[in-house]
Amino acid sequence: MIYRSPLPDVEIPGGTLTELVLGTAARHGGKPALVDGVTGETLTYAELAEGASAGAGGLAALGVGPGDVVGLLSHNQPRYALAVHAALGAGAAVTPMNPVLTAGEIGKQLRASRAKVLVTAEAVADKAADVAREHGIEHVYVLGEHDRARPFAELLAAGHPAPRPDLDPATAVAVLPFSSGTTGAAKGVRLTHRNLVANLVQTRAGWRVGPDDVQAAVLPFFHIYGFTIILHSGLLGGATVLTLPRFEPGAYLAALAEHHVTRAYFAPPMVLALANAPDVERYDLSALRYAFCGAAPLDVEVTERAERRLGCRIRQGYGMTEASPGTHQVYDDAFATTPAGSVGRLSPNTEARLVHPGTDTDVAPGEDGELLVRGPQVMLGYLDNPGATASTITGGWLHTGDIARVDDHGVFWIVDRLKELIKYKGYQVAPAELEAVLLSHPGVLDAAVIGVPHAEGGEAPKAFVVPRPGVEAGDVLAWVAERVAPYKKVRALEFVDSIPKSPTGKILRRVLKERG
Ligand code: 4UU
Repeated sequence: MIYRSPLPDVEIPGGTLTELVLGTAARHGGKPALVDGVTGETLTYAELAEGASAGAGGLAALGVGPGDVVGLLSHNQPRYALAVHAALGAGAAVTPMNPVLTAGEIGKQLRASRAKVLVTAEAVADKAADVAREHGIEHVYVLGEHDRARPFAELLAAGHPAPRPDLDPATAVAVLPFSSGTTGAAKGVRLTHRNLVANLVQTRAGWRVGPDDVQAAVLPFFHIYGFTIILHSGLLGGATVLTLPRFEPGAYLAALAEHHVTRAYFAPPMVLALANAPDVERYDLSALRYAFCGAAPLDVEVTERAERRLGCRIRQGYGMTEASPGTHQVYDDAFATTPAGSVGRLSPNTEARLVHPGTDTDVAPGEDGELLVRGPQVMLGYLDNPGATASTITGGWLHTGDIARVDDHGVFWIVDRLKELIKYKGYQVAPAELEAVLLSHPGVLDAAVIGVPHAEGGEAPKAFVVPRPGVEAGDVLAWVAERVAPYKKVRALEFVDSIPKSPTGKILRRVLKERG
């Protein structure tokens, strides 16, 4: 059975992401598009459009054009949007990276995406410069100033005319985030201009972000939730996007009050922190009308506690990197009537099926099944990995690796995660990557990693390790911690005699999960 959105299909404009979101910039002119919640630095719509166009000219003069990739390593700040749209304006794609990644992890992504230019935040410019040197990336620009990188502002000031790259929005990649999908290590996800344009107009049908809105953007733009749902839906609506580099409950609440934030976007650990934070009632949050949560499962009791304290309903969205990311949302109009634990209804132009896990056969109506989704927001495919693409998308249907349920009103619940992916604070952690790091330790004979419940992170990686005699658990944990970003750290370790595997050598993760 195919489930469809109750909303009528929307028309998907034919242009690029930049044309869609900055096409109306002239109309908003001097209105702040982005405000830095810490420094107060503001970028108006006119400045963003002019800067992006000048930056595109500067990048084109360096030889950057269609088919090229620009790496972007930064926390949230107004200039992030400038860097994105300068790259897109030159016809290139952006590969976004978490600034806490290790030099090794950044190098891996830059190499896999064949990035030609690296744009970095000041705070991580040293690391960026080291990696760029190691990988032969000649052009390193910093959003600010640093002695080991050229200021990005220099590209804007050079006065090169904006290029007019000849792009087909249906095939030109705009963003190349990395995701492990249903199995294995992180892979480049080829999201085209059309994928993103589609997802923005699709979600706009349910969420009417407008010029009176102020969106709090603490969830990172380097993750697709922040990129599409927070940053770009805000720009498309002519809203003001308030950037915050990190989440700290007190500072966050103060920013919501000071900037009269109307729409807040959470991941589950933020909701938990706000449910338990002292003095929430001290802040005037009367402007806050809609609060959203996504990226990982959210507990209903925690939701209700946070709602009471914030004085605002919190409803979930759902999606995945491979779907640009949104497929399910609680429409503004249905906020009061859609249950808190659900992920709402399908976005327009989006279809869903529930199948027996790992197959293409529908479950009986009313049964839980693996969620498949189909729509114009589904990626072109993984980068350089036709095998993974073919097993993830069959007949246009994206296999999410999540188990879902749907009720008679077309409301969906995510009830379990079938795929091996671990989500720590909503961030992706791929067991396969950690297993490779563990196996590189000379004292490790075999290893497997699963997600286990974790108070703060929701879920965290636990390793089962077959050690050589004399190996200490602490050494193994330190070995991993030195090689991966802090959020990927193995947080529990158990020595075992063997790893349960299928006859074909696949790790039986369910067996380990049952053991806990
Ligand atoms: C249970 O996390 C994302 C996308 C998040 C998002 C958030 C708000 C999308 C639309 C929106 O409105 O992408 P990825 O690729 O990092 O992770 C995808 C996985 C899903 O397959 C699912 O396992 O993250 C999990 N997930 C959720 N799980 C995402 N949202 C939810 C949710 N409940 N609401």
